[in-house]
Amino acid sequence: MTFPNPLLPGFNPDPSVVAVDGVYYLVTSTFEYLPGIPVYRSTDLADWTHVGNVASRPGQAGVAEVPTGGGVWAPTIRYRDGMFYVIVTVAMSPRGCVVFTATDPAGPWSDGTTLDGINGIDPDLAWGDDGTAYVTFSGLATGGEQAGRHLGIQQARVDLTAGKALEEPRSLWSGTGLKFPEAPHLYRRDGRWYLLIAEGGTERGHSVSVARGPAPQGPFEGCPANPVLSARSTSRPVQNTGHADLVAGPGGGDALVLLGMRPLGATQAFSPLGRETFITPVTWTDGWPQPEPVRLAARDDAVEEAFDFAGPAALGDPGWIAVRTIPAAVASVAGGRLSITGHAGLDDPRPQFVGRRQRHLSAVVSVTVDAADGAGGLAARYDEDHWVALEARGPVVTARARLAGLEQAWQATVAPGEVELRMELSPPPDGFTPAALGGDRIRLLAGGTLLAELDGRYWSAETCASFTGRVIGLYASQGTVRFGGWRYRGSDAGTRDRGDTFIP
Ligand code: 6LW
Repeated sequence: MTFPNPLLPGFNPDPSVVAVDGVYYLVTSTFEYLPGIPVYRSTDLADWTHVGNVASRPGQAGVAEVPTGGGVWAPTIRYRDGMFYVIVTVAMSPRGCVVFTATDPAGPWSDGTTLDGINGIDPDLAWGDDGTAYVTFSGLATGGEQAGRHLGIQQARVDLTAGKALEEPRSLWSGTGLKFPEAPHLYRRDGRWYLLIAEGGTERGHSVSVARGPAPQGPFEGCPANPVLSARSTSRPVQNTGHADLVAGPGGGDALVLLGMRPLGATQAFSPLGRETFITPVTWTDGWPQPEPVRLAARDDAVEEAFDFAGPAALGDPGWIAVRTIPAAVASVAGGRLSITGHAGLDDPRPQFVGRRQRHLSAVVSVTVDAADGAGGLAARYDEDHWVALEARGPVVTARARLAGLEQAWQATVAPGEVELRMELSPPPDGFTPAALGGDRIRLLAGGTLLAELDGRYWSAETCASFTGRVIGLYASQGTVRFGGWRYRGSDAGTRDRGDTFIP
């Protein structure tokens, strides 16, 4: 089997996948962004369509008050008896461990039921042969007095209808001793139960380990070859590989869908797009899964995306996201214009911003802006403390770069009326020059004039440490700003594993 990799580029961490009647559905984490939990659909496990989002109504995920990096962590999608289930932790929030259901994965999804007694992250849902529902999770406390405490991988039988654990969580096998055993998934296969987990942390040490046992509650025995997958201490172009879910491919072979990153440059230090979804084939030896190292094989086709805001349907595209609220609460669309009324800046935890995931390392994003009645423009955002923007206010456009409380600005006066704002993003050059050791290039242009060229290392996952990814979008910080003609062109053509990459 050959797959494109990344499978789902851009901010798409912690993937979970289920196959039902030859159709695959995949979900990923969204943290403080809404709508939450994108649902991607595929019939071949290679080409995916974003068909909807689980948490399309603000009350479902309840992320209005979560701290940055909190919110929707690591959903699991499963299917049983005509019903799809997504179980997820809304971290650092009283919402806790929530189960959503739907008969159509495109939605609508239920309001969600909190499961009392499951205190941790990364919940998995599995049913035993007798129909008992088991939630297996990582016993990390993300709030309260116990915040930071980690009890390893735990499990409890649950009543999904009543919304409660039926027992005190029990400890299961928790890996080989690497840090943060997490992302457990349970599978039944050939008369055995397999417990797949991640360990080593979501950074460069990220790994996949596996154990097996006779029953869903164990006892579990670890695979002698653990961790069965990791890119740690290698120069592979896809790093941080872990947090995996197992699925049968259309050709009969198995695959892991998993989290990975594409750190750039000779030192592989900075990943502009954050944690993405990858895939790798799995073979079985002596009843143990052996995943292949994750290969980089980006799609060669360029992606062109255009929104002309002719009618409200433009914002109905499931790829628009906003911060701690839904896009429709921030922006409105009519007559070929998207309008945003602003009352806070991008440094506010609730900016008036709607955006889309940057999915390609080479991308050009442009929009026209009319800022006669306000201030706002085009921004690439990681969080409230890490963003770059082209901000128009009347005839003046300011390029602004914000990084951990530091800010710099470059100003230009352009002709009054509508002006084109444009962001050009590209990987660093090859080699060992200072530029080659940094992040991607970010060029900020207004009306065709270059205002600033920045080293994207400061707006990359490793610097921002915010779990999310780069989101590029439109905002207003004051008054009403009108936008026309959104264009995104992205390409990763030719980015593949180099022949000289050493794969043991
Ligand atoms: C997630 C944990 C992790 O819950 O990071 O990659 C956390 N691993 O499994 C947030 O994505």
